[in-house]
Amino acid sequence: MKKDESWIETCCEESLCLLRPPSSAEFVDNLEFIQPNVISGIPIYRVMDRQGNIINPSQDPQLSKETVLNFYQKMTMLNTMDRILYESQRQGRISFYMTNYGEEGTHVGSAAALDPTDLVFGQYREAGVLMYRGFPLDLFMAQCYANADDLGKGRQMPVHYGSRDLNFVTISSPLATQIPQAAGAAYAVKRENANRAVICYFGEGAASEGDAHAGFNFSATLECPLIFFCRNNGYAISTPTNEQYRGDGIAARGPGYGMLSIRVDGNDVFAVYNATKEARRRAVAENQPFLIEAMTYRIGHHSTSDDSSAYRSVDEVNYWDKQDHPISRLRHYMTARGWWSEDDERTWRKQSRKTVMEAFEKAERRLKPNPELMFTDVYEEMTPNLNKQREALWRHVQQYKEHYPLDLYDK
Ligand SMILES: Cc1ncc(C[n+]2csc(CCOP(=O)(O)OP(=O)(O)O)c2C)c(N)n1
Repeated sequence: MKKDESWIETCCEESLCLLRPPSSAEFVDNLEFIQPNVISGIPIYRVMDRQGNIINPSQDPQLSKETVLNFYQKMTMLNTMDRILYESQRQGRISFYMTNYGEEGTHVGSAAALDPTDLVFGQYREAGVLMYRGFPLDLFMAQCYANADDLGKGRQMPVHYGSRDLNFVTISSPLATQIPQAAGAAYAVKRENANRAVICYFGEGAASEGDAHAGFNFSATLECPLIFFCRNNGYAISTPTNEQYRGDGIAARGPGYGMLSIRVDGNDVFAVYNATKEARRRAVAENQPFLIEAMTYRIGHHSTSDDSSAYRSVDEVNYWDKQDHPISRLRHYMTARGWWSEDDERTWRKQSRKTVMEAFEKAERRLKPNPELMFTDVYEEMTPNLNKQREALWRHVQQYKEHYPLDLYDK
């Protein structure tokens, strides 16, 4: 039977057509593909230039001296912690580490714009968000050293932090799993009408995972109060952005999902702060997701398992380290206002290093968790197979006692 399609035009005219999405699309009679560059060149929102000058006074967030000093102290403390834990791994004291060098502005600017009750889903390179929320150095160290004070009971690889008290969901390694989880959590938050938002951090590499699509689409269609925060730092391990995607980065994808989107200079802590604050306000007030793409640069190696000199030049890294660094930019801003001097810098560097070293030495001295904890917390009652494994473990440890210094473990 030949299909009669004359009804399509009639019902479209009557706005009853279910065959196309609700849009103002018209029918045309010329065959033309949409050029991808129609949505390219999304501008980068910036408040401060590289010398720390405010470009347009109307965009100055006018934060107090105390707040700005706190930003700076958190950004530099993160840097110091990174240096010491990175070195610890090189010396074989911990098994693994990931630094946050160069991305400090994205962490602190976004964290400061949130409410402490907002729920955070991180990827793994957002330690500054947790630090801004008040996670103590002792707990960062306890996690990386997997000692008896670790909230995760020593079960995770280093940098897989989590804190129920600080509304920071525990990091998991498989890329992008946090994205649909954040969409689900934001949907729950909306149903509770709790005046809360959810923020979900991810790298531009993770945005290539199928889970990113699922999370974006669910949150847009379910109208969830969620801020997707992409840290576009130029690389996914050795894959540079020009091999990662075609099209205009991650921000360009937002409109395709019906999401409000913005690209910001991630090395400008005030631009990140303003964009996140406004996205957070509107996400909660209007129940809809927002996408922020923060342009930044990963100055460190991907992790301690990577050597980035194999795929990028020293000159490239030096450029970002010396010419366009979020910390130096903020420092210029503070210095210009007479809020920070060379003396302040020297004193703070010394003091922050001392504080980090104390936490590090304490973590190293602390006992490891009781090995029994490997078997608990999944099931309310130990299952027979787990019990068998547990007995086998202790038999093995007894047999090869000389290799297992049990006095270093919590009883
Ligand atoms: C599903 C999955 N595939 C691959 C990996 C290995 N992997 C770990 S990090 C990473 C790169 C991620 O890059 P990006 O999301 O841009 O974040 P960045 O490390 O640059 O902060 C890859 C491929 C993984 N952890 N999970």
